[in-house]
Amino acid sequence: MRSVSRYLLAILTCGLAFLRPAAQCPMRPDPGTVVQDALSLRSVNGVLNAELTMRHSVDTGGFNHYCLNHQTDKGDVESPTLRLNQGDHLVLDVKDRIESADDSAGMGMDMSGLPVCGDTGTPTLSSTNMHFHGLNVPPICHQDDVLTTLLQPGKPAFEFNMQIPKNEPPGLYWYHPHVHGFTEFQVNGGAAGALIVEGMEKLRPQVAGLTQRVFVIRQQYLVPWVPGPYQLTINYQVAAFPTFPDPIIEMKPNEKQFWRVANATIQDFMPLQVQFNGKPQKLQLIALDGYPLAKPRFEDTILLPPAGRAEFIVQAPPQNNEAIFISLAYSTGPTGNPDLQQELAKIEVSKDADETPATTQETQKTKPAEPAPRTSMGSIKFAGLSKQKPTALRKLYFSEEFGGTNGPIQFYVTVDGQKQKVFEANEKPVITTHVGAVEDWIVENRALETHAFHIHQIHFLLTEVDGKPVKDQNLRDTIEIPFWEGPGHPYPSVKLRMDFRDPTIAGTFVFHCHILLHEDLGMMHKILVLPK
Ligand SMILES: [Cu+2]
Repeated sequence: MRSVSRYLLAILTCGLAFLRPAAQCPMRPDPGTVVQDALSLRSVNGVLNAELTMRHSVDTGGFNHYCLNHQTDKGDVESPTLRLNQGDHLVLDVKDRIESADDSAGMGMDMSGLPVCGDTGTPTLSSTNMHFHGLNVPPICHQDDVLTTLLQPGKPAFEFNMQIPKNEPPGLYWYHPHVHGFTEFQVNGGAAGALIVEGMEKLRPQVAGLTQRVFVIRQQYLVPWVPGPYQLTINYQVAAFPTFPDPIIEMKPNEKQFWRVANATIQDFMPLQVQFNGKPQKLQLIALDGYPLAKPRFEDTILLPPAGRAEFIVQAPPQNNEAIFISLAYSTGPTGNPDLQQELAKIEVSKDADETPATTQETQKTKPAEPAPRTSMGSIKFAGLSKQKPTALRKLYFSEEFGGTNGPIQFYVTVDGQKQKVFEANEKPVITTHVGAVEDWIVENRALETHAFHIHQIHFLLTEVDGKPVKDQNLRDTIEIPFWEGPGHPYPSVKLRMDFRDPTIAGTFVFHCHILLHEDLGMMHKILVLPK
């Protein structure tokens, strides 16, 4: 459910669309063209040093674009894929050059009393920062801290500087702005990109030598916060068949490819399928949320909540077959927004499918299998979590409250026994634990709408759904909790094993719903992990 309280801002923004600043963001691909991967930036000698500039423009259709631009000799490209190895350093200089006049929106949080990290002032729609979703790195200034990091327009670049842990699981992560109150607007505008920790082939030789595709699915509303039609995009190409022709993914007949798909939408739950002549095909699922599965398995539908990632092997059909990549419809409940079925791309099978379709953008090949030592699952973060004895059991719940006829809807995530309240920047942590703890959290949904639970800094093991043990226990960083069906029905729930053993994640960070409107409206709280 979208909040009525934001209509005012929406109307304001609609008005501002007429005062279009000169296009600051790169052109996005035309509908019906071949889907290109983003430019990859790779670490060299253990360091990936890159610059990104956040800009804003409005396209001819009235869609707001927020773009994280990277300068190349051939012009600016947006949201490059950052590729690093375990143990590498990421040094990212980010500048905020948003020139829109949206600051009058004045929805900023009071950050007084908080330490300053970056620029001072009140957050506005022209402020930004960066969250490295899924990375298990410290929640401190210049690393992955969304609570105090603030970049203001026109100020010098802010440096993010962090080491990818040596035991970080290889896989697909992503980065996006996370200024509380404005996250939805900027991610809706497209400011999000993929980050890959290399080395999946060492753990999962099935992917070795395959052509690798990175598909970032985004969602754009004309004006976020207003109910109504939206468009999905795949690598920035609008996927709105039949209004527009389908984006095209090229494959060779029967070719196997390794697809790495990020749900970078603001609120879409996506049951993904690859269909040949209308029939769902078996996809070999390798990893979820950047964490390799204990055992790869075949699935015909892979459900990705907003912010979720899936990495899987797709085999193309023989020549002369029709194949599509599709997101099925998904019900988010009586007060949720409908997630409609949408073809994401048409798979065109041809013997001469080009493996490197563009000049500034490129298709990757996973490294061939090496006889060299393979990494074992026991050597990556969170290994053996299922065998740990939990040190605490907590219960949390999502809930919504209607504020009368025209009142705003409040969105809460609450520790059972505490008072329901929306997030405030200078609030105290609602949970305090310590390094070394392993906790079981039951997270219930007491709202008539599906929510997506996400916690920063760690992954968790999904052990139970609705009180029943899960057969395939996977490590996740975002998980859907379906809507409550109302009085007389039990609350849907998940049981998650939270791993706070790693001393590098000590500090204060957040957990929240990854429907970004809900997060912006306060369905979020802080947790403090004390050092040992
Ligand atoms: Cu939510």
